[in-house]
This record gives sequence, structure tokens and C-alpha cells, in this order.
Amino acid sequence: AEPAPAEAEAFDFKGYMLRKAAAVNSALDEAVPLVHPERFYEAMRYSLLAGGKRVRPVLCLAACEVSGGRDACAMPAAVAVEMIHTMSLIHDDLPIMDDDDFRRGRPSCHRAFDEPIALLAGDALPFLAFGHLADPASYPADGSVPPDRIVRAVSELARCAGAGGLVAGQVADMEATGLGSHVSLDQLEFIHLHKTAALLEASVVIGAIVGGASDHQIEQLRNYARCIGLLFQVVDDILDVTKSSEELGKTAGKDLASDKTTYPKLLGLEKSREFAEELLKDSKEQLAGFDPIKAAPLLHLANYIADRQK
Ligand code: GRG
Repeated sequence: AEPAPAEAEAFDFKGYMLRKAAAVNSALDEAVPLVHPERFYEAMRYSLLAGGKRVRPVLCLAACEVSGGRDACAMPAAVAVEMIHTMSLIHDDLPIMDDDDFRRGRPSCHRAFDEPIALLAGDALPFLAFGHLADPASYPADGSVPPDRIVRAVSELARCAGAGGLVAGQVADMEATGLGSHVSLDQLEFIHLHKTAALLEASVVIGAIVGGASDHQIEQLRNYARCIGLLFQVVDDILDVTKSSEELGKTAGKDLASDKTTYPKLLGLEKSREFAEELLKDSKEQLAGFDPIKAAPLLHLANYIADRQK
């Protein structure tokens, strides 16, 4: 679809992403220095600095910006969400979970190091994340992020990442494995809202909290994040089908044949595309009350998630 006139205004999204990702990378580098025991620290740094898209930390910075804060206020939160994301990938790749040898285009942590080190690197990262988020020394010295906001952000991240969030999503996903189209639409939505959307939600909401958003704004941004979280997964499912059918040169892709439950499998490709359109529209509606200039990064992040090709 053609972008609406307001969206077509010059906003250098690629430049924005590159600038913000570079700032996040250097903050991550600083947050986890290479100290003794080196092999363990190396493993954490290997996975953290492996060059993901940095969608979560950039969302966090963008939500802080739209709420009136500056990047320095949200950087501890941005670092924390990427640490949690990375630990979830390290553990997900372990043989006892998904057993993946590759991640972000190179050997997964347990392949590059070994299983015990990968397990422990994953174990340590959430503690580093919460330590960094809660430490007053992580924030600008001018007091622009008061302690009550920090405590609220800690509690929000704990809720979204833990037993009622990301971990619950992983459990539900494991339980659904092999059930294929016997999984209901509600179950599929539960999995994605927890396994994928919860951490995107935390990223946006804690960025908004440290940036000084009102409760009403926080709830609007939460809804925005839930929409793009689900959108992320619907797009992923659609790409799975279209990519694999392109690659295989036939109409039914590997996804339709595999045991994984996907939106195209439950809804069909056309309805899945409509659902993605709807989620994109709903996410943008949540931004309507914000300053359009400051909301531009969040709006373009939603487009980016909708349009991404891999
Ligand atoms: C949080 C304590 C705790 C445990 C984690 C293993 C586990 C429990 C959860 C796994 C969750 C998981 C693998 C979710 C998938 C999320 C997802 C959409 C990953 C891909 O994200 P991208 O595309 O990746 O943003 P990059 O590499 O760009 O960062």
C-alpha cells in the first residue's frame, strides 16, 4: 500500500536504525567487559555482540523519545532488553531445547564454546540485565530518571520476561510442538503474545516509563507493542510459507508440510495477510495522540516489521 502523506515525509529510517543500533552496540560492549573468567565472558560477549537487528533496544529508545526523554535515559533499559533477548536465544539453541547449530549467521553459543558455558552465559545475562537497569549509576547524573521510574521499569521487565511472559510462551510453544493444525487460534495467539510480543512490549513500555510517559500514554504504547509483536510473528509465518515455496519452486512450502503451527496453516495465506494489515493499522492508531515528529520512529518501526523480508 502507498504510505499516507504524513508517512511519506522524509524520515531516514535506515540511517536512524544504523545510528541507534551503533549506540546500543557500544553500550552493550561497555556493559559486559572481558574480565576473568575470560571464556565465560567471551561467550556472553560473543552472543550479545553477534549483530542482531536490535529491534527491541531501538523500540525502547524510540518509546523514550516519544515520551519526552532522551536516549541516555533509556540506554540502560535498551541494554537490559537486548541482554534478556540474547539469553533467550542462547538457551533456545541448546540441544535440550531447539538444538540449533547456527544463530545470527554463525555458530550458536554452545557450538562456538560448549554447552555448560552457554548454559551459564544464558543464566548470567538476566542478572546483568536487571543489575544494569536497577543501578542508579547507569543513568544520567542530572536525576532525569527518578528512582520510582526505575523500580517500575524493573517490575515491568520482570513481568514480561518471566513466568507470565516470555518463559510461559516458550513452555506453551513446546507443548504445542507436533500438534500442527490441532492447535487453536487462541493457543497460537497465546504463544506469540508471550514468546515474542511480551519482550517487545517490555521494550516499549520501559522506554516509555523512563522517558516520563503518563499512564495513559504507557497503555497506548503497550497496545502498539502488542500489535507489532503479533505482527512480527504473522509476518514470520507468511515469510516461512512464501520463501520456502519460492525456494522449492512449488506452491506448498515446507511450512505447510511441517508440524509447526502457523497463521497461514490455520487461516490460509490471504486471511493471514489481511490479519497482518489489520495489526499494522491498529498499531499505528495507538500513535495518533503523540507528536507526529517524535512518533515517526515508532511508526516506521511498525512498517519495518510489516515489510521485512527475512
Ligand atoms: C527469559 C528466563 C528466560 C528464559 C527464556 C528459551 C526461552 C526461555 C525462550 C525462547 C524465546 C524465543 C526463542 C523467542 C523467539 C523470539 C524471536 C522472535 C526471535 C527472533 O528475534 P529477532 O528477529 O532476532 O529480533 P535478532 O537476531 O535480529 O535479534
